[in-house]
Amino acid sequence: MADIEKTFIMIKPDAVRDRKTGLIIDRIERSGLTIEKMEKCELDEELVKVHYAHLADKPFFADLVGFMTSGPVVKMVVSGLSAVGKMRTLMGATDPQVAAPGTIRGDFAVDVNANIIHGSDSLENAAIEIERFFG
Ligand code: DAT
Ligand code: MG
Repeated sequence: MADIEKTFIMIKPDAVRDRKTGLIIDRIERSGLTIEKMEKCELDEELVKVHYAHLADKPFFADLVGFMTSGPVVKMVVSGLSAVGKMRTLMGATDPQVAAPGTIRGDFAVDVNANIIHGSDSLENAAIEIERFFG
């Protein structure tokens, strides 16, 4: 049986700037998941560097940190049956060029540098990220 899970979701600065927040929230709620917490905020560079520490050696890391601090984000805790995997499926592939039509990234994003939404990739990381951003 699927378990009720909590996952950490963040609508990135490109989507907030382009007024896509409502469209993305609609997708999440239509899928049957529940928004438990939600807040619009700006991220400190240090927090972004910790959040993306697994990518610190990549050539795009500085651009990624710059992008994530370029404007407000909307951060959320989303709950429901298999919420972690369900959100990853709803989001689509990291690179919007290969994300399937019907997914959030497939429909709303064009560039891997600005791919609209973050969602935790495991239950373990979801707990860490919820504590990091809401703790
Ligand atoms: P995801 O966001 O699907 O969990 P990730 O954790 O591997 O993917 O990467 C985090 C973010 O870093 C991703 O959403 C966008 C950026 N990124 C990943 N790969 C990239 C690449 N090849 N070029 C530019 N940005 C990239
Ligand atoms: Mg990731």
